[in-house]
This record gives sequence, structure tokens and C-alpha cells, in this order.
Amino acid sequence: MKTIHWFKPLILLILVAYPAMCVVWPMPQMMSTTSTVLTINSKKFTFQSSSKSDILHQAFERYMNISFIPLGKQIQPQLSESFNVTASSGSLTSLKVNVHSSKEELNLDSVENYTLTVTAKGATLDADEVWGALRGRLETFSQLVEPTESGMFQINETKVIDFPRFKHRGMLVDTARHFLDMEVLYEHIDAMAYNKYNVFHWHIVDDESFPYDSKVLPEVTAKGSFNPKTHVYTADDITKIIKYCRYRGLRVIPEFDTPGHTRCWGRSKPNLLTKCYTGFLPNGKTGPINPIFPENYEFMKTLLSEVHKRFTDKYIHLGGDEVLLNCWKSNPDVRNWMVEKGLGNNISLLESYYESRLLGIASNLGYDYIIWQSVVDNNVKVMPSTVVNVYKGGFPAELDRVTKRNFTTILSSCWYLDIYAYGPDWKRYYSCEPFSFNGTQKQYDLIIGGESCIWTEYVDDTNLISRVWPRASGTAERLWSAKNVNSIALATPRIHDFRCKILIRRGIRAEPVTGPGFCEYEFG
Ligand code: CP6
Repeated sequence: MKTIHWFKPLILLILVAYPAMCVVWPMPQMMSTTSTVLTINSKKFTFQSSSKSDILHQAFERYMNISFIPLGKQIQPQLSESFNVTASSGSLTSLKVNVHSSKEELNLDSVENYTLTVTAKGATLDADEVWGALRGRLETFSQLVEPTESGMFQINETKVIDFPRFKHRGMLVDTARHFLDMEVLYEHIDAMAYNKYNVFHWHIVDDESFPYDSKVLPEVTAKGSFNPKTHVYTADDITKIIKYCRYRGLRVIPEFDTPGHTRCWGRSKPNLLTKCYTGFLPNGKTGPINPIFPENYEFMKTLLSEVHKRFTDKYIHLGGDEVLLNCWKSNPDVRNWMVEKGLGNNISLLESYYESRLLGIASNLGYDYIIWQSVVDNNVKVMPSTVVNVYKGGFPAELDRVTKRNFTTILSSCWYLDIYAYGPDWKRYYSCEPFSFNGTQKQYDLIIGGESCIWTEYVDDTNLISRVWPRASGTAERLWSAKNVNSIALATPRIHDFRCKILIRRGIRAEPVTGPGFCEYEFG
């Protein structure tokens, strides 16, 4: 997708001319606004489309509710009850939504482009696919609508032509370090959609817990979850999350991270994990999945077959990070087996062996896969369609290396939301530029996007939303908007407005990020 470079002065002009009206986040590729203000009577306003799409019509209902939220009672108490909304029909009475294709597959190649035209003659939204209508969307239109003191709403004449810079804009959510309630996940997914994110990367299990409610491996859930009755995601829960995401234009990509990060899986399967040794004796610790036992590959096949039935995306994330190779090395059975198999004492050949078999299982199931960078750093042979998730420091050099080897890549290194600093640390996320290495256009084209990550060692239902939002909005704008929309000075008042006027007003309890102050719109 070509980035259009000439519009930056245009956006600067708009921001200078109409700062209060321009609360679209992330910034569209092209937007022009005039000083003509159209009024809207929310009671008489309709969304219209000839499309029969259930996704679109459900979105109409949601956006009817969130586009027309009146001014809050605390700030404007005298206006709260006496709106005379019957008097005028307003000068804008509908938004016509044209979706050109009825294709509703949601994948990496889904088209999210849209144009939005709001003039005195009417408002139209054009999109190739329903995903553009959502993203472009009803979301952008809704952000442009402002409440007024009379109880009416208003929108400036506006033209928006928009498309994402990157087609993979994700967030990793870790539900293993702490369990997250379905209601909290729904709220979080809403906030992701408001930010035009399109991938929910569900890091569902890890060392500390296994909240995936398996029917084929029930003992792993029983002993691996914090509580097998209350702290698990059932097949039905997963289906609900997938549907909830789909209706908001988000894919769900589950991660089952192996061979490391599997400690609690071992409680019910004594031979699953490698016993680590100190000298000649087992030291009581367990390490990565034991790669020398054939039944452990059967275990993975059983697990992934069920996962494949429950999750609908073509992609699965297979992890592969932080493998404790020293534990493998310390175990005499593992060492003997390596010699027998001709791997000698080269432990990275053992990692390759495990990964090759695992990736074989996944591709036999029909999966394409994403893996953490460690796997390719270690020269494991993977399918050409493999997506490499770069997560370590020194990422520009790594992106350079990985794309030189022709791999498609997703960047996470600079978007770790669990790493927290006093003050406006959204700026760090906002400033991270994926193309900050000297590569060829072909290399840049292989970078399909990025992900923010919320690892939840210190996060649960009580603070997920406020910890993540609006810090993750920094990443959202980096991934959606043009490369040169990168001025902290211009973004600062915008992210404040986005937090107050959009997130807070819609009930997302996003934390303050621009220092002392207040929101013009408090909860109603
Ligand atoms: N869990 C898993 C983690 C991390 C990773 N994988 C992690 C490592 C370093 C930091 C934050 C998170 N907690 N499974 C690495 C991808 Cl700083």
C-alpha cells in the first residue's frame, strides 16, 4: 500500500484551524474539514444501507448508541433533562453506507479502506468490504459527531479518504498470569475496535495457568488452571469472543507457546516436561517440553487439533520464545538421545528438531503460523509463509535480518505495555517506527504490522483497561496512520481529546496521559 506524502501540511492546517472538531484517532490518511457545521437530531438520525449484512446492521445499532452521547451531567447540570429534541430535524438526517462487496471473510487480506463524505447534501460512507464500513468507518463518523449544549449534535462538513498503513494491527493479551473475565475482555475488545486494531492475539496459556477448557485433555485444565470451574474459557466462551471480535472487524489468533512457558501443563503429565539436573541428580525443577518422547508430539497433536476446531483463523501463534536450553542440556537422557540421533551436543539442533515436528503438526492441520523471533534466529526450517514476531531489543537490526531472509514480520519489541514508566509514556509507543532500519522497499513490504503486548503479571480485571488505555492508542496510530504522522506535539492534545471525548464518554476508564487537567465530558 502506498503512503501518501503530500497531505501532512493539509492535516497541520486542519488541526490549526479546527482543533476542537478534529478528534479522529488514529489520524486518517486524508481528511479535510470545512467550517460549515451541520446539526443532527439524534432521535431522527438513521444509518442506511441496501446491504443485508448482519455485521453492518449490528454495527448500526452500536454506533447509534455511542455516536450520540449527550454532554455529561456533572459539567452541564442545567442541560441534562430538558432537551427539546422534537423541534428540529437537524440539517443532517442520515448516513448512507455503501458496501461494494458482500465478501465477509476476515483475514490478512480483508480490505479496510473507506471514504466518508459529510456535506450539507448528506453523508455517505463508501467501503469495498464491510470491514471498511466498520473501521472507517462508522467509527470515524462517530468520532466526528459532537454533542452541543442544546441537546442536538453537530458535525462539520468533512471528507475522509482512509486506509491502514499496516494490515496487521494487533494486541497480545495474556490471560495466563491472571485470568481476565469475559466482560473485561469484551470492554477491552471494544476499545481495540475504537482504535482500529484488527487482531486480538490471545496468549491464553503459559507457565502459571492453563485456563483453556480442554475436553480432550481435561486433566491439564483441571490441574493447570487457577480454578477449573471459574477461571477457564470454555469452548462456548471462545466462540463468543471470536464472534464479538468478528462483528468489530478483529481476528482472533490464539497462542499456545511451547516448548517453554508450559510449567503448569506438567502437573497432570509427568513425562511432558524435561527434568532439569544439577550434576548427576534431578534438582526437582522442570524445563521445556521433553523433545525426546514421541508421546509428547502426540500430546501436542491432540491439543492443537482441538484448538483448530475451536478457533477459526487460518493462523495460530506457536510461541517458541525463551526456551531453557540449559535444562535440556543438563538432562542425561536428553544428551544420550541426541548422540543416538546424530545431533551430537549441539543443543540448538535439538530445538530445531522440536520445532520442525511441532510446525509439521500445525501445518498438517491446515494452519499457517506465527512464531517468536527465537525460532528463526536459531535457523529452524519453517514454511515460507511463516510470520516472525520480533520481540527482543535491538529490533531494527532484527527486522533487517528477518526481512532479508524473506520472512513476513510483525513487530512487538517497542510496544510492551506491561513496562510502565512515570509520566506520559505513550510517547515511547507513539515514537516507535518499524521502518527505522535502512532497508529496501521489498523488505519494508514484508513488515505487515505490529502488536502491543499486555503481559499480565501485575494486571487483572481491576486494572487491565486503565493500564492499557490510552497508552496502546499510541501504537494504534503508528500502525494505522501515515508514517509521517509522528509529531508528539500535535498528538498530545489529540490523545487527551480522544481519551476524554471518545474513550471516557463511551465508558472506557482510560487513564490520564497528558498530566494535570480535566475532561470536558465526564460520565453522564
Ligand atoms: N511471557 C512469555 C513473557 C514474556 C515473553 N513470553 C516477556 C518477556 C520479557 C518482557 C515481557 C514479557 N512474560 N511467554 C516474551 C515474548 Cl520485558
